[in-house]
Amino acid sequence: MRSIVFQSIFVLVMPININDIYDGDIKAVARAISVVENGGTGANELIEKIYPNTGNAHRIGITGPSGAGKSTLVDKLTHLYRKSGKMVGIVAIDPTSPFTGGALLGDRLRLQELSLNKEVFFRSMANRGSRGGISRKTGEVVDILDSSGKDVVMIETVGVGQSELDIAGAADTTIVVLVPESGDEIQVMKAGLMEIADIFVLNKSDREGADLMLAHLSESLKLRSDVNWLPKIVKTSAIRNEGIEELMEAIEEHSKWLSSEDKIGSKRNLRLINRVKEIIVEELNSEFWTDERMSLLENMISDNGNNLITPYKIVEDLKKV
Ligand SMILES: Nc1nc2c(ncn2[C@@H]2O[C@H](COP(=O)(O)OP(=O)(O)OP(=O)(O)O)[C@@H](O)[C@H]2O)c(=O)[nH]1
Ligand SMILES: [Mg+2]
Repeated sequence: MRSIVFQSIFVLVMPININDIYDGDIKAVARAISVVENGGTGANELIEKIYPNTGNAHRIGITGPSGAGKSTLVDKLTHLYRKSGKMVGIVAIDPTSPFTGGALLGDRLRLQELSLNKEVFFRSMANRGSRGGISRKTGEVVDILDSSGKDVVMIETVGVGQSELDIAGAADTTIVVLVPESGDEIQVMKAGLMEIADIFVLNKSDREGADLMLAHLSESLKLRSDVNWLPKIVKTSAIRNEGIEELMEAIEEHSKWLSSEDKIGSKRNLRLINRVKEIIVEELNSEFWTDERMSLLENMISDNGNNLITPYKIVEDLKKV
């Protein structure tokens, strides 16, 4: 019999059996995710153990404006993946939206119903307002789901500011969801969302203006400089369950393209490089900010009424401590 001690990570007094995580045991996976969210050495140890068992899941990032229908799409995709026997993991990052709070609650409940079985695991993560490590933690939560036997892991996040870039880093395939009303947003997001999308979904195509938007979108895509993979555009109406199969096919096509010529390998290597860099920054940062340096900083700032000490001078002095 295998020793539980060597197979387990102790969280307070409650051990998590690593094999339970690999088996997709809901409680073990949920606890492992909590460990990662809490961070610290427990989290490091856990990732050390499960990391060799990752690399099997296809990681799909789903981003786009608030209320575009991302959760509804995830829900419909999940049902379709289940039909083909795939195990699904879902991570929703900062799902609280001031615009669609009510609708979201409904979606969440629906997803939570799904999550009551071993085949679909849903978890929401509140990252907004937390300090640092957001993309690292997300990556680690996805690692846990990956190691727990999920074939597909979907990561949903609202595409504002930095988060869409983070999701592109964490995903193998990035889906940007837009709606017929997103015309102006496209202008704003060109630099961000346009560059990261492997697949565009034009959702709510049951609404007016869908075809015009489609034309806008194809026009904007001509601006893409990397022609290795020309992003697909898929028209959906998530609420009517239309276009979901086409979306799944587009994801499959991108996945195949990634596997050919080993694009997936270089993508994952880049992901690993970025994670290592992020951990280094975090560790150096926390090493640097000792109590002594913090109070020196505060003293120097409070003595700096006439702007005589420059930020560079402060940095130099802090480095001398
Ligand atoms: N007309 C129409 N409404 C839709 C469609 N898909 C989703 N909705 C509705 O749009 C609202 C927002 O949907 P969500 O799936 O919560 O959107 P979201 O992008 O996840 O929202 P956030 O997570 O808050 O950013 C809900 O009321 C959905 O029922 C669609 O294809 N057509
Ligand atoms: Mg949502």
